[in-house]
Amino acid sequence: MEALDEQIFAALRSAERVVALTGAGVSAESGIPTFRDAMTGMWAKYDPAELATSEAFGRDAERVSRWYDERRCNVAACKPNGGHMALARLEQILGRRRKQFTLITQNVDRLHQAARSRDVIELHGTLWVWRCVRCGTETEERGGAFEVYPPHCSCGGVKRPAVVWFGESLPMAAMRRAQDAAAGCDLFLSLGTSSIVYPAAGLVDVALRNRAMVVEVNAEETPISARAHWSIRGKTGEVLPRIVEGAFGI
Ligand code: BV8
Ligand code: ZN
Repeated sequence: MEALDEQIFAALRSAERVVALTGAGVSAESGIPTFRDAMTGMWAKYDPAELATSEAFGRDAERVSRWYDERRCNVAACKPNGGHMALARLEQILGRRRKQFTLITQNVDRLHQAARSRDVIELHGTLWVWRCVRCGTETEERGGAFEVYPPHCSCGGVKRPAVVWFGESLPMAAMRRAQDAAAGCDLFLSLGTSSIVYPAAGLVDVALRNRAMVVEVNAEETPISARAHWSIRGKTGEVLPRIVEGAFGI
């Protein structure tokens, strides 16, 4: 595993306002398939346009809701990994030092919350909440698989997963908070994301425009690797604990 540059530890120690943006790669070591990894990613087997759009849901609500509920049940069996735990520790350490830390995730699995990260900005919603398309009521679904697909609301309306599909806008408040944090940070961590999906992938540009330092940790090169001040090839479950340990000794 490549040695980590001491300057990364120094940058993390001296930063006043840190932002971490996570993608599916952070949950990969917990056993959750990513989207675009060639062989193992979900999109290798499915076509996102076929499943992750409101048109797809309109065409075949049964198939789409079954796919999302299957993912929810798979996630229920997964545990946070070292990368999630390191980010929860980082939130505590920076909080104690009166530094700002903002965790923004594209992930819909809530493993950051399971790792005890307290303030998580979910840009793409979550598998755990389903919303009635008729009355808008949202319910958190913690049980086993649904009996019928698509599930129905007490008002008789059909329920959909409260995730952001392609072509749908991101939740305004979440995106506003994320943009403000990226614009004001002095250190931006891009972790386990292919940096392809917008507008989330544009946050690093906001940070760079405001002269933040950027550290990327990703298993493969991405469109932002060349612009990051440090781009570390590696697994977030292994690298993140080493960064937190290297910077703060814990
Ligand atoms: C919108 C929820 C418009 C659902 C998701 C510009 C050009 C072209 C297209 C667009 C554009 N701007 C907007 C678009 C359209 C589209 C888009 O960006 N398309 C992409 C494909 C080009 N964006 C949208 O549609 C967005 N909405 O723009 O609306 C609009 C505007 C106004 C008014 C109305 C409408 C909505 C985007 C959100 C879609 N929903 N998820 C679900 O989960 O099913 S996106 C989905 O991709 C997930 O949320 C995922 O998190 C996200 C990003 O993917 P990653 O997290 O990066 O995962 P990926 O597999 O790609 O990469 C994982 C990386 O980890 C890999 O690089 C891998 O090497 C690495 N890795 C693997 N293991 C490890 C690791 N790294 C470290 N350690 C490991 N162990
Ligand atoms: Zn309803």
